[in-house]
Amino acid sequence: MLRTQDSATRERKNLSGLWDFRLDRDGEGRNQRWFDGPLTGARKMPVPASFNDLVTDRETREFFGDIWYQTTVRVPRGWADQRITLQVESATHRATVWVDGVEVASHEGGYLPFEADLTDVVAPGQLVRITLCVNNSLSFQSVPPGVVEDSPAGPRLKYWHDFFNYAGIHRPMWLQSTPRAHLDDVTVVTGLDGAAGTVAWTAAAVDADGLDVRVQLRDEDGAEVASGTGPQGELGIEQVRPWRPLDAYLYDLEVQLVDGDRVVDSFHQPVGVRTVEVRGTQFLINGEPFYFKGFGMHEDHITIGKQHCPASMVRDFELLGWIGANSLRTSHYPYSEEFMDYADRMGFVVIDETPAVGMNMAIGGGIAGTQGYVTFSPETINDQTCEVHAQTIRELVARDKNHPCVVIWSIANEPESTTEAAEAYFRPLFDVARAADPTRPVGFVNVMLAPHGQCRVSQFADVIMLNRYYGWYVHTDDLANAEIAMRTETAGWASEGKPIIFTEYGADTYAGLHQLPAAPWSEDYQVDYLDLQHKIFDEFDEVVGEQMWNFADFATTSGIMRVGGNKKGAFTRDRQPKAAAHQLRQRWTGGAG
Ligand code: BDP
Repeated sequence: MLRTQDSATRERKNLSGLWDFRLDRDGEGRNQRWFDGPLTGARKMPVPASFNDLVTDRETREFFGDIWYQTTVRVPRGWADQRITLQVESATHRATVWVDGVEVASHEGGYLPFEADLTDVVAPGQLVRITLCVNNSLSFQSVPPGVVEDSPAGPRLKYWHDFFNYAGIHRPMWLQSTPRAHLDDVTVVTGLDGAAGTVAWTAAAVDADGLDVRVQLRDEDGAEVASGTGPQGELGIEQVRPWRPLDAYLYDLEVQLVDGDRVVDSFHQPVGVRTVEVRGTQFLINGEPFYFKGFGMHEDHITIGKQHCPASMVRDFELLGWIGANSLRTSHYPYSEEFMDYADRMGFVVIDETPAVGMNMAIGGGIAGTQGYVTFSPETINDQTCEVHAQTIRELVARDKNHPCVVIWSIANEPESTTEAAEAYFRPLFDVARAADPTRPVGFVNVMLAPHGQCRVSQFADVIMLNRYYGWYVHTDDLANAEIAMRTETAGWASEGKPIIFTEYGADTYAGLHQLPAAPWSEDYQVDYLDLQHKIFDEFDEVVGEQMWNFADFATTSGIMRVGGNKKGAFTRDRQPKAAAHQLRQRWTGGAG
């Protein structure tokens, strides 16, 4: 599957707007075939958006189960003899799609795209009804996992990750036309050798017997720099302009399916020529040591939840630029494709993460404590979950493999990793990631409960990624002991001979609260806490990155440890700086690392 685009041979129609929306409180919609006709008893809801924070009643906000969306759209009349598809970029956490009552697709996983072929179901010029049954519940076989528990007042959805279970259709939906003989996949792998660069391509096509593939690489001015033919090959660029962190350069690779001189299909793939390599304890981009400065983030905004919003995205990148960040992690799920495009364009380096978060029954919502379940067992996270997880890794790599910004695949955040069961679960998943993409380092994010010497999964990782909260969850308000513990553990990891990135370190901070001497929750404590972490990072050459937790305050489930959400942001939820943001800016624009 290629993502949608307008090209010389392809056209798309955005389905964003107000859709009909209905919660299926009794779970009867499928049996009653709500997809067969207009959705009765519906209210309006925007697509894309999370529905949760648009409403005022708790029952709707926290609803889990089947959620129905419906709209009508006219298929453009010019699409005769074309292949017509529908692409959904994100329906959280799964969806089934019907067009005029015909089921056309079903997909598991809330943050990755899927496509339905409508060619035999719709006709150009026709008005068609599109119905989605989105389901936002979680189980031990979903990624992320969760469980529906009985309670005297009815079922309750429980999950272990520390962000609100926003749901809905979060990213744009598209109707698309392509030629019947069409390109179906494009992969690029780039290389550098002194002043020269290479772009290796592989193109897959469908219904393309007797057709050839032609590729042309153009620079940012539109001038052709190389061309080739065939379903795969390698282009050389004599004087290459590499894609560099914060100094991006994107070539345009036009891949054409041709019949002699006639262009049957054309797809444009942006290409950043860069290399990524782990060498000893160094992380190299284009052969040069790279130090990650930035954040773990969230797709999380006031009112719209996890909706992809271009305006909010631009604001976030402006702040990343202002503060001197050069990188981010898509904690804890794949972000929208437009976000990834923009990271490419702006030169931000990305650790790209799957939605495998909360696979740890010893911790819930950031808080350690028994949760009453065994993490890995035949009844909980099991082989079937592993299959879903593997499929998610494959789909993530398929979607993001051509983004120069992506330099590491993170296959999970803070899973249980001290047990034999964890080792058995994760071993094959590293193989899946490496088989899907042999060119990028693979890792996972280690939790504090699996310190150096106890973690059984980090042996598989190319890069050690650590979330550490010495001075917050441990040694709270005791930075002297936090310092000793943090230094001791970091020294342990440093002995592994791999690069270390601190992918989380942070302290909840209520914006506007000041205290001297500093105490937890004050802006002053956040600053002191960060100073301490930075001091330790700077002591170790093996530490090649710091991504503070979190870029901004964000919504979580409520609880006695969360005051209107998680408040570890350097920025508030409305994207204004706390004192820590100024501190980070000083460090990161002053040459940290
Ligand atoms: C880590 C998680 C992250 C949480 C954070 C916290 O990776 O999702 O939000 O801690 O507690 O456990 O703030």
